[in-house]
Amino acid sequence: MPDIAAVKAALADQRIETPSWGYGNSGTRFKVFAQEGVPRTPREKLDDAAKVHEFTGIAPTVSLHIPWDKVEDYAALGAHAKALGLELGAINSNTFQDDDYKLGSVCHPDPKVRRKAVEHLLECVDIMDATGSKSLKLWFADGTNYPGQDDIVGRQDRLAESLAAVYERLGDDQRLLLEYKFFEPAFYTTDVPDWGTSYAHCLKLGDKAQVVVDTGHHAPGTNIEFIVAFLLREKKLGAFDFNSRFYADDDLMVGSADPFQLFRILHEVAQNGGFERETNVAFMLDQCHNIEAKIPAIIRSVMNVQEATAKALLVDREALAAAQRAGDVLSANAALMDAYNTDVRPLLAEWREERGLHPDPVAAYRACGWQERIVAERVGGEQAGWGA
Ligand code: LRH
Ligand code: MN
Ligand code: MN
Repeated sequence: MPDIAAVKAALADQRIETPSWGYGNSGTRFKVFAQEGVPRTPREKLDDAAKVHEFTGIAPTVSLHIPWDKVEDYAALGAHAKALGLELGAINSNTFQDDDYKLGSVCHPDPKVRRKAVEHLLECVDIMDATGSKSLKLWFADGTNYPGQDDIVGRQDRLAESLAAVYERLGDDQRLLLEYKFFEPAFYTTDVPDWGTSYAHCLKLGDKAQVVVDTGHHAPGTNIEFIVAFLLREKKLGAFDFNSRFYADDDLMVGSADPFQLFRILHEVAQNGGFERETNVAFMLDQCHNIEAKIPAIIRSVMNVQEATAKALLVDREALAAAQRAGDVLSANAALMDAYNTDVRPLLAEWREERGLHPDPVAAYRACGWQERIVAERVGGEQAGWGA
């Protein structure tokens, strides 16, 4: 059996990055249900993120999305984060909310539009320089809706050229993370639809380019843990965007729809060195809380990743390897299932108490008065949300 002290030490090393946009209003194509007390500025999003970190102890970084989090002075935003005990994490680009991008951004047939998109990406690297962020996370809404609409290979060529221009601009300690998604908003072809496409571009670009696995971006039934294992073996897994889905890119709380899948993914991470700091895999959430209270939902999500991580760390890897070598299918499978079926909540409550944290972070947040305070104080101004 794995040593509990080693499991606890590994848990203490884990960091989960929360997304600034998870704190703001979001919705479906049909309706945004505004919530009281929602942040109006990037600073207020950080104030909320600080609460998530305060009660979980493992969420010290926050991803920004540009221009949703556009500010005059990024160094000052970084200083605000620092004062709260946080750091600014990945910078996410946004080339999907501008009229010019109707037919794509970096893959657009018109060089003027491509130039505009690349300039935005370069501006994101400037922001990284100011904030100290190390990762540029790219997701492109590019694709086509109709057969014949554009040349598939031509679009790949434009993508490669645009990515190369951005890669060139990265500093030695900065990296580019390329996210894939199999459909939406384009419906016929998508220019980066799968891990293979992302991997091929990253491989050509070089060591500072890696793949992002967003758990919501696959066709139903896709074996995501296989992708994770493969990319780790190739040193090309840069980050996760965690969330849960039942149907499409639902962006529900990670671990809520299929906790067993989350466990299987994190088992491959554990098995292939992905929890080690040097491997530099970023564990990020990419979620939207449309009908549930946002801050406790993000706390819950961080806890869900932590619970699945604890179970993955509890796998008896020696017993597993022995069963695999012996071709003992049932014992090998049992090694995973025993860990998955362990109730790790008492272990995690103990782990928190050892660090001076409340054993139940959601209850502690509810009792701390922050929600009442932001509802009372954040009146007037425009609430942050998608596109704002
Ligand atoms: C695209 C995506 C990508 C975006 C985020 C808001 O579906 O997952 O990561 O940046 O949503
Ligand atoms: Mn994502
Ligand atoms: Mn998504």
